[in-house]
Amino acid sequence: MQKFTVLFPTYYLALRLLTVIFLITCKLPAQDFQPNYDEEKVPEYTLPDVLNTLDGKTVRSKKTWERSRRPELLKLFEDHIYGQMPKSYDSISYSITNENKTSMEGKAHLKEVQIQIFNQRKSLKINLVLFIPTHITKPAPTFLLINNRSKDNTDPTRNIKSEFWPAEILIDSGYAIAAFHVDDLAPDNKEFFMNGALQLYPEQLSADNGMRAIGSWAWGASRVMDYFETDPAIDKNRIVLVGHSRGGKTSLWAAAQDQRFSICITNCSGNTGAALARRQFGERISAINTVFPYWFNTNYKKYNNNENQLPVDQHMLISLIAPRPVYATNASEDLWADPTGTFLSLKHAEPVYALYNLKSTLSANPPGINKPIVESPIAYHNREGKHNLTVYDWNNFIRFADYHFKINR
Ligand code: GTR
Repeated sequence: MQKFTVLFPTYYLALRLLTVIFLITCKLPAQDFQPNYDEEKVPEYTLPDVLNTLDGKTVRSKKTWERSRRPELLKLFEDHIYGQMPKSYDSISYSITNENKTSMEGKAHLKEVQIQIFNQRKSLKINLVLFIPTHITKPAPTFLLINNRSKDNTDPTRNIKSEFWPAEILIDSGYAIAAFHVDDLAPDNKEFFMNGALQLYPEQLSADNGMRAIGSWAWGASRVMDYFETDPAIDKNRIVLVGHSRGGKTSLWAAAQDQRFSICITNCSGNTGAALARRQFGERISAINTVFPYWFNTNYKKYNNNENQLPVDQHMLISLIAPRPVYATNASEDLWADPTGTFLSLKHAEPVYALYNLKSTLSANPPGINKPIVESPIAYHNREGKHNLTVYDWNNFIRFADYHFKINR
């Protein structure tokens, strides 16, 4: 008894002191997060080398890249950031819930498709909105948007039109245009994100490297791809996956995992998207994990204020898309998403494209505002303005797809 009363305050004080030191050194609360927007204050950093395997070998051919380094990197991204990607399900079915062959004054054929996936006695529905141009007779190259904003953006009646998904422009350019909403896969909410794809894979929730919301959205993009493979009006070899911001983090992860996507576009995706984490510019891992703890896996929390310990950085995610074309874009006022860090991430993926003899035409330094570089397997632009997805962006996405699909107008 005597011993306890003497020991307790000492023990208690030591514990308090340790807690304070711990909070000061590594875990500042979210409200104290001050983003750095000063290039001078970017710390020195060394990126992990995309061509150096974990056992210290240098990759010199696309064969070694594909056989050993690529799978190794995919696993690192699964384990440390985005979580596992379930590879199988029991069954899938597709039904057309609404159709209009003379939509957009006859220019487009609207199909609303319900994709239903079954696994472990549970099922999930994805509602796809799809417009196919009527003026072309061959299977249509197709853009698919991961919609993370209002469902009004993809209004099938076209009473509401939005720059976020300017369907008429795509149809006039000869592309089919599709979209699904992230809420069908995982509500974008800390309390409810598990009420979607994770119902089909409940074991993921208890795994530290398990799938979470962004993984669920990416998994959904692949189920839409499953549908595209069955629709003869769609050219399954020319599918362009597009995502904005959190949707852009998702388009990268989906395209890295699923090589059926022919082109990947990531708009203003920033932290844990296309921007390098080690620059610590704008949003940081600690901030994203605090505000959106349900986007990435549990292991990712280890890298809060600890970017240099990550075994990967985002240039490696870009590299996982090679040799397929990738286009990352930013907005000049959106420093939170680090336009320069995004450009550098693309630059550092160039060695992997070079293994395929694909030469990037990116300049040595970031191009000026509204100076897109699209005739390149790795493309970039920094649009003037705010964090958004606009007609300017889409017009350049079309130029990029035209260039790579060799479509001449
Ligand atoms: C922000 C988040 C970003 C980005 C953005 C968005 O709040 O910090 O990483 O994803 O939301 O999705 O618009």
